[in-house]
Amino acid sequence: FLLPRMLLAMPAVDLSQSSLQLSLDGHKFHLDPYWLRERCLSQLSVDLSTLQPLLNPHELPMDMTFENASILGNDTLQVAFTDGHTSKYQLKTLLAELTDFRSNPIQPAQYERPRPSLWSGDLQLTSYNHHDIITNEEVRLNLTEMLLTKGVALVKKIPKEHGIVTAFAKNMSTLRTTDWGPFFNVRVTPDTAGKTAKQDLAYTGKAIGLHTDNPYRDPTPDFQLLHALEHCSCNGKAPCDGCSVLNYIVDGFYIAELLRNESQESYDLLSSIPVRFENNGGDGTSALVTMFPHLELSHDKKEIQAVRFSAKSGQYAPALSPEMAAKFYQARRRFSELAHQPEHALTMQFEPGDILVFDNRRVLHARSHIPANDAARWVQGCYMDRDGLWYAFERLRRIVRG
Ligand code: AKG
Repeated sequence: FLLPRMLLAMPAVDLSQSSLQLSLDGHKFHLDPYWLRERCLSQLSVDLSTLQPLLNPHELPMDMTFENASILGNDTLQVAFTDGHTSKYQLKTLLAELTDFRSNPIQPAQYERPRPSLWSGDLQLTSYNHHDIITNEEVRLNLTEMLLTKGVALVKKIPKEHGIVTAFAKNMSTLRTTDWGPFFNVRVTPDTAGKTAKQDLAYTGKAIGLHTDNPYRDPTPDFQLLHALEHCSCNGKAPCDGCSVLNYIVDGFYIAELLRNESQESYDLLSSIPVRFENNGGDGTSALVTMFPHLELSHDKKEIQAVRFSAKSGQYAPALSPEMAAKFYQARRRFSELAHQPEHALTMQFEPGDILVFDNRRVLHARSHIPANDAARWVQGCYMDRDGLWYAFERLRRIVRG
């Protein structure tokens, strides 16, 4: 016969030596004394206004364990520790964290974290009107969420003002300035904004294959913004038969997933062998060199966190054994081949006043050759931080959605 659900769901606690067994909602958890103690919210343990812990790890006694434990009123766990301290815990708070560690922090009052959602070439790129973004918090929230889930969005009708791309980025997040300054100019004419002209493949008329920017920086810039100031030599004057330059973007997380489905071994190689990315400072006066695998995974290796892929940054592989080298180069070739398959890309042509915003640690971008008659094309770009976007997302979410 069936016991009533109330009875089945009754929480229970059982103490033995150094671990506490908590039976809760059909689960049995074995809790360590230090794990529970670091969650104690008494005024001896935290600053009550911020909930920030007061004690350093060495300030708790060694070999601390439990003196006793009991359930109070069906919703609270009370624990006495061997150093004489007693703590109380809400069972529902413990359960939330025990079943989803990432999503249930202690100090923030609320927390929601959108997850990446993968896409291929059939993605309908969402466009936002610049005026709506700066005047309407709901639109800004939607844009922020789009960037955190799809990793890409298009913003239209931004004034064609020099440097406005950084003002826009600062409005969305914190700006990631580099040694190139707060922004960079992509045009065939050399960028002479600094003391010396900076050079890059992007500042020639040559096509650039799919890549992420600045993998040679540590940390690699999070989000990239590209603002189209001029799209071709007509300078916006009619008649214009149109700029011929095309831009392409591809979801690197999706490509990594395709590769993993084809060959776990290839995925493992690209996520474990660090390659060397290089840049000479743009003018030969310096050097930036980093070593990262192409695919960066979370600690538990279950999730992809970043893609670094840029032929123009060298991505030199270490000298591997002939067998490993053959597998590595085949894996990288396949990743590149999959990324460059047209059905996985969004193809677009910038219009002056557009800003394309994308996750530079996820989305690969490319551009076609710039013919001589489009040499006036001028794109201004900058970078912004991911954590500023997380901050904006949560702040706006609480305002707009409560
Ligand atoms: C880059 O600066 O990394 C580019 O790929 C240039 C993009 C463009 O010219 O549209």
